[in-house]
Amino acid sequence: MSVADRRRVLEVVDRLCEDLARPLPAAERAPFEAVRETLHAPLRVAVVGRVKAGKSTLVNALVGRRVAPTAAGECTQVVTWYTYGSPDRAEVHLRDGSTRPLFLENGAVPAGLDVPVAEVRRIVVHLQAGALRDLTLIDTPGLATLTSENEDATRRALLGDGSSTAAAGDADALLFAIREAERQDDFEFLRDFHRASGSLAATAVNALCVLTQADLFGSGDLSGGDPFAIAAEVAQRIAVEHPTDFSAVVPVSGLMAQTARTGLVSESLTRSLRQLAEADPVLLQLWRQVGPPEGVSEAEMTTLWEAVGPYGVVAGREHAGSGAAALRTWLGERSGVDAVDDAVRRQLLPRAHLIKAIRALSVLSTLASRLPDPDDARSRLEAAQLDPDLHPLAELRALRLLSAHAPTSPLLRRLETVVDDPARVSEEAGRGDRGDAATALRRASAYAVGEASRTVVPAEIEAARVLARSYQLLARRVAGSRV
Ligand SMILES: Nc1nc2c(ncn2[C@@H]2O[C@H](COP(=O)(O)OP(=O)(O)OP(=O)(O)O)[C@@H](O)[C@H]2O)c(=O)[nH]1
Ligand SMILES: [Mg+2]
Repeated sequence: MSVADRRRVLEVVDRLCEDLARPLPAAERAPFEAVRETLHAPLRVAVVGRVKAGKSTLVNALVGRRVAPTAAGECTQVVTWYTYGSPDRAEVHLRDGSTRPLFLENGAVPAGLDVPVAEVRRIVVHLQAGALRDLTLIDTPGLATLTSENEDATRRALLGDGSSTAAAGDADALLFAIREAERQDDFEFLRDFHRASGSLAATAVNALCVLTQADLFGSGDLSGGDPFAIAAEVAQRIAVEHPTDFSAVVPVSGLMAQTARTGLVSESLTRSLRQLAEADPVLLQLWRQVGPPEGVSEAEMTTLWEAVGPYGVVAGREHAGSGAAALRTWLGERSGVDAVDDAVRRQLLPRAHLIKAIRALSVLSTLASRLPDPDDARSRLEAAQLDPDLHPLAELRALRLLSAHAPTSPLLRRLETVVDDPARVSEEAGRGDRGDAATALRRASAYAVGEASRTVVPAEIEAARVLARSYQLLARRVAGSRV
């Protein structure tokens, strides 16, 4: 999809926001203005999951800096946004609407705050980090805690607290962190989020699952088994069992990635690891009970353990022999974090405008009831859904339904191409015998209508109908651009 197409989607929704808010006095337009603001902001991706799932460690790895606190402390109980900005700085946004600066200690969010956590809406950290150019990462307090306060904070931030400005929360998309195995209440939260995401509800378009602490899988096995292979199997199973919840399930060791990407692989760390080359792996795993191997102090062992974890120590020794750079490369590659980046860059970012537009429409339909003429507002919202410029939203919805419910359908590839590269569809149509792209596209549309009647699978019927309209609209555009 071209930049111009993306811009058009956002403009249509933006204009709708403006039109709907017009009858309101200026003082009551804030929720609509908030929707407009989020439309044009970078995609907001929240990392969500149970307590100690490894969310903040993963955030550090993705940002490329050790900025999110990972020890216990007040700041792990506050929703924190990491967003692009210069100079590096942070501020605390309080629930009363005021803001105060927060001092970053050695470039990191401090563990403690000088205001009660309950008064804090969020911390916002501005960083000049390349990874944040296209997206804002939101670190959240763990779910399902003994004290339900953290959970409330996360729920409020993501699902909205019923107040006008936060009608459907702040996040556009989720990285859902699962450690070891999924649990029923993980999915309850996820479904609430999907519901708050409006018509994305039945789809996984805005949620990726990260199976965290992959280096610890199968930890009972001291025989040198590969934890990542076990994690990959679990990830595969979750993907198969929950196709409607996530668009991908990616195993990752946030710890190994954090160490690789934040400059923690020093020469001295590498040297300590090299010292362990000959040590028995079983005794290494048990070093706290039996003491550190010869030549390495307890302090060095602790540093190593905290930096790369037990698997990183045992399997990393071989790579430490080739120096710090080789060790860093191995840790990064083995951690699996590139696959997380990849999933974000391939599945979330190219569709950011659609995800944002769908969410905005959903918030607007909630806000419609507060307008002087709610029926008129609703009919305008319905009319907007038929706007050709917003047809990509229907395509995306159909695509997710199809990949969840009929993943082997021959329509899947076609719909994917239409969603991600409509220019190619027109170009290929133009390469037919008669070279008339518009005619070929109209024929494809008629054929898709036929396909809708040939299948009984609801997701396929929907996909065929949507495709028929996609080809029609492309034909119209091709014909228009020729004159
Ligand atoms: N071995 C290993 N340990 C990890 C990994 N990720 C996190 N940890 C450790 O697990 C503990 C919790 O990590 P955090 O990143 O703070 O987890 P969190 O989900 O942000 O925790 P809360 O914010 O308190 O819910 C820390 O001691 C981390 O060092 C990992 O991939 N592998
Ligand atoms: Mg945390």
